[in-house]
Amino acid sequence: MLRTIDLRGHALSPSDLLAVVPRAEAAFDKALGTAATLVADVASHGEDALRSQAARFDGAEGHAIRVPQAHLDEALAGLDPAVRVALEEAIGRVRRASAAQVPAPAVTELEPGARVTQRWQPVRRVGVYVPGGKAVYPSSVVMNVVPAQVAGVAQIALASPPQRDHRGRVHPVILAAARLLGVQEVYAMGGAGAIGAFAHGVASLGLDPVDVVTGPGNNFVAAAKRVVAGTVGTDAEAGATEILIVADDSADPVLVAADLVSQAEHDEQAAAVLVTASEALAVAVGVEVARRAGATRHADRVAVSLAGPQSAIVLVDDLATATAFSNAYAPEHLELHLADARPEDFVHAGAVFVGADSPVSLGDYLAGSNHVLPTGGQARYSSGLSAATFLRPQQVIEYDRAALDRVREAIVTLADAEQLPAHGEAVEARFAVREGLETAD
Ligand code: HSO
Ligand code: ZN
Repeated sequence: MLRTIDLRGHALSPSDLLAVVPRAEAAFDKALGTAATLVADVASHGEDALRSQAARFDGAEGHAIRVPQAHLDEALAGLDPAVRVALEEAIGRVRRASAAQVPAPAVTELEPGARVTQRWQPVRRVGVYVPGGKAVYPSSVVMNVVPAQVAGVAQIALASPPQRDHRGRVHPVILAAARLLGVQEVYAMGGAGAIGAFAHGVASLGLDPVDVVTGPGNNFVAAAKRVVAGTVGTDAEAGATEILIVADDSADPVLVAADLVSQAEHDEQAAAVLVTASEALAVAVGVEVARRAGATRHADRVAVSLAGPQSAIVLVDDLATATAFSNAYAPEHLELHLADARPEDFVHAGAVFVGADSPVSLGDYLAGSNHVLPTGGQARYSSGLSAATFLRPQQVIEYDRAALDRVREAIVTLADAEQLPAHGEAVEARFAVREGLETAD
């Protein structure tokens, strides 16, 4: 079912390598136009637009868009106690790791009396989107909310689609996770319209515009995030999940196969790729993947994902080529099953999982790392969610007069060179006033 592509003996450039395993075709461009219309609808018609979009896309009518506190309490009371314990463990671990990742302020004393400080300011208000379609992921509530809380964001609002099967309410497990995290501002709204509501606010709901929108979602949600990107900050687009495994002869084919199948279970569009120089491993993984894929709960979905052009076993000459392949591909998740793994060589990946006992499933729930990661090659230039997503570096400049005096001449020279003499005069004014005062004394 997983096709094998033999690249041995071929010297391929990074872009050739990419063409070998193309990403699943995302219907993104088409979604952009629709998303822009839906966002504009909410920007001009507010709650009415949200209601008509809910009727059309979610089959929900007459529901409470702003979720009452009682519904949140009820959902937590009804949460399976084992799920609650597991979620609490996940929250604790993500909180610890996120807190340790908050960047420290950087203070530079350039000379006595001349200081530049970079401090990290939290954004004031965040809108978190949690999907509610094919997948209902309370773990994604944790992954979005905890780093925002750790960053010191004062207001966190959460949106998730109203569910027809739950009388137009947000899915109870999502509500319970929000309640567990102390998020009180929750809205039953979904899709592109929800992103528009976060960006532009909805006065009749008491929903103020947010400063940053985060969270995964379908093509329309991702497109809507791009539409509002000029108005608010957004995180990287998290599309269909991807796992790329680089492995050698030391790898256990059963574990490699299990991990490939695990991410294929998310979506027909999910990508599962093994890159190896070991022919024996490639054959063994192929056999084991076929066995597991047929036996798993979501066998239908897994079969489509693994048979798609986005999934493959790629045979290469050596580890260096496997590394080049991985860096060109920039996977969301990278697993290294190598006798002597050098994670530092793998520079483009949303997250790197090192060794046989660090599977992606660990990172999806309980490692303490974040599972909202860039897909589609965006790992070349963007990163997963963390406290830093919700922090802005801000520079604070503090010079005293003696320190200013030491750069006075250089400022005037540069200002004159740029034909901006008033800049130089602003600096000279400090000294003119002081000299004037001193003479008056
Ligand atoms: N692997 C997904 C996240 C997830 N897995 C949620 C299970 N639940 C994208 O990183
Ligand atoms: Zn997953």
